[in-house]
Amino acid sequence: SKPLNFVFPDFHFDEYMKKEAKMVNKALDEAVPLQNPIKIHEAMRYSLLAGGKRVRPVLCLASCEIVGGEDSMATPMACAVEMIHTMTLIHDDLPCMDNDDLRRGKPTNHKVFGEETAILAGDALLSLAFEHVAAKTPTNVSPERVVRAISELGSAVGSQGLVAGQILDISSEGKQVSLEELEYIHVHKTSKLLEASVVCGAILGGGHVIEVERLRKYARCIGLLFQVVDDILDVTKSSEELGKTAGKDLESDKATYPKLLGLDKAKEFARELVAKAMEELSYFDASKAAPLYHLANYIAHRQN
Ligand code: GRG
Repeated sequence: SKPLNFVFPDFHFDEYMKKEAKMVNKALDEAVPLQNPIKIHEAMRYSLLAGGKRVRPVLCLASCEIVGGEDSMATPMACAVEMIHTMTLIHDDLPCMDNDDLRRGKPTNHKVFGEETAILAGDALLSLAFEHVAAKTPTNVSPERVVRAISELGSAVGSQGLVAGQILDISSEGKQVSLEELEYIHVHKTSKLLEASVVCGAILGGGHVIEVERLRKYARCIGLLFQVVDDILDVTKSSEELGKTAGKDLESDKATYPKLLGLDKAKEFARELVAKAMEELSYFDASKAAPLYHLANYIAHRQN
């Protein structure tokens, strides 16, 4: 592939990411004001504003931009995908799920507010996400597009989406998992929301069906890539920490790509996914493709 600076000489990804994340953080802060009942809004804000890379909202905005839309058309949707992402993290960390104490470098929601409040904070964020898109998307986006985007988001989250991935993940615990099953879990747990972020941004930005479907293909590649890289990082990080060649995930029960394919093949698979994602972008106006191009590279090379 061509060197990045050759393709987009004037695009500074770090600055772009910082600027977009700042804009998203401000919009999220305003979308969930600290109001009565204080306790629930405190719990919602605690996890929502706790940092995080903001990959999903930035993808949503970049996708709106590549089809010629303005940021404002997709800002409520960008907030919504981050609200949903955050609620899945809150619920995933609960004692009845992964039972985690730390998230985004801070004590998990249930550790601070208690389990009952953490469950409700997740529920409230999920509900608010849909309300926010319906109520706050500007009127220069047609109601037909808003409804299409909401439908897309709903199906990505529900029992054919994230929830499907989570239930399969739970029921496969301690069992031998095939490559197909592992892919099903990842596609549903992780890719679906990334896909919806990109697809909804394109729908709200006024994208033609052909453009929306091309971007869906791009998103499916980077969605799977996100998880393959996560698995690779698990191995390489823990082997760095332990100072040995095999990381903890090669030894633990949990199925991962490096475990099923071997580390080298997993890395090769990641490279193929980036190349496929980039191919879909080649159909778009080069002057608008830089953010999605660099986001794919960022996901491929991230260190956390
Ligand atoms: C959706 C109704 C509903 C319930 C939730 C708990 C659950 C069902 C699903 C679990 C989904 C889950 C936690 C998937 C993992 C997603 C993932 C890759 C998280 C890490 O994302 P990053 O790296 O994190 O973008 P930051 O903190 O940067 O935002």
